[in-house]
Amino acid sequence: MAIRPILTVPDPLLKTVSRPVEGPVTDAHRALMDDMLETMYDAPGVGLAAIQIGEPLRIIVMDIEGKDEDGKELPRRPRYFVNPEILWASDEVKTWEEGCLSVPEIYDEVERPDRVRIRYLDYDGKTVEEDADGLFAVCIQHEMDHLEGVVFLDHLSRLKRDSVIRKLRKAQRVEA
Ligand code: K1U
Ligand code: ZN
Repeated sequence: MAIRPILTVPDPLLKTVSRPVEGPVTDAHRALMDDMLETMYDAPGVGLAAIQIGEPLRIIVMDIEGKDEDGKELPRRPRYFVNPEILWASDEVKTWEEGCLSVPEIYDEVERPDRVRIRYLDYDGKTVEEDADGLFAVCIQHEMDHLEGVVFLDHLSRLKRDSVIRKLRKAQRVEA
């Protein structure tokens, strides 16, 4: 397992439409998912799409367990999604303040369907169908956007997006 660098906006690779995993889920895919999970925990974050570490494959990892009411870390519950599809989305929408490891230190409100039904292959290549709500629904839709080359900034007004990109470019110049 390895912690890999996370690409940040405006890296053009983040605009790539990722390709599906063809054929079975192999040990090479599982090794990639292991690296993604370690990278996500290290960041820290609750989700990560393969393109965020420069791999244009339709693979997502997630762990939304977090902490309990007393702030105590809950046991880890890693989840893996290969070739995820949205089968159904509710008409009801919800606004959530989103963040993104590829857009450091920026949080903003995004409106998305409140609930979705998804189908995907898991770590072992088994087909799973599942309903998602709350943070799970937000996170899977956010990560599936990454598979289409979309970051959450693309849901904001052009004015807001341009201002965030200017801010990130300035911060990157200072770091360099
Ligand atoms: O970059 C990403 O795609 C991961 C992103 C997922 C996400 C979070 C919130 C709403 C929508 C999508 C993150 O993990 S941002 C970091 C974050 O939310 C977090 C970090 C530490 C602890 C808890 C949450
Ligand atoms: Zn993201």
